[in-house]
Amino acid sequence: HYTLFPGMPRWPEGTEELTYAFNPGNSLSETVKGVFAAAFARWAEVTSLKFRETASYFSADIRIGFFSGDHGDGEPFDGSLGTLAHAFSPTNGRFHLDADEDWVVSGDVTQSALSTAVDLESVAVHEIGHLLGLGHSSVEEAVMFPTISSRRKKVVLAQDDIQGIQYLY
Ligand code: TQI
Ligand code: ZN
Ligand code: ZN
Repeated sequence: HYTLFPGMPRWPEGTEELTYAFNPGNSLSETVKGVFAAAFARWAEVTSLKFRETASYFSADIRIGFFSGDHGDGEPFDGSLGTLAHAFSPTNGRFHLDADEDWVVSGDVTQSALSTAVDLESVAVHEIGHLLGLGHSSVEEAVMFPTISSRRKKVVLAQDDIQGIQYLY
């Protein structure tokens, strides 16, 4: 079953659109940006929320960046595997990814030669769930289940993820 964060934080009633922006210190390819757009679209499809990229990092609702090691928020990244990314409950909007992962942005992660390969869209779909207010699920098929193996792709929302997000929005 899905969980919510303590106190059930969510984006305010009446929120129709959330904006997101990429850290201007990262220069991301259109392919990488497209992976995030696809991940947002999976949640938009099952709610009335819309997500729109904006150039303005500091005014965006959701701020996405890749960082290495200690990056100033008290939750340092740890190199390959271990912590892959973190995101915070509503309405914080911080979405950080470990720049030292072997991110797979296109192609088939299950066929990667690297045993440390991590599928970017899978992690993005999971972290967006946190950004919207979902905690972890006990349902193994759910994208909000708290573990994923490397070289695994899990991007399709399970019924449990959909029930959780539709409870909130
Ligand atoms: N990052 C953890 C996660 O997103 C950070 C975390 C731990 C967390 N406990 C939390 C965030 C409670 C919010 C609430 O779960 S992670 C996975 C998964 C991670 C893990 O790097 O370990 C994914 C990031 F579920 F697959 F293991 C993305 Cl998909
Ligand atoms: Zn961080
Ligand atoms: Zn999580």
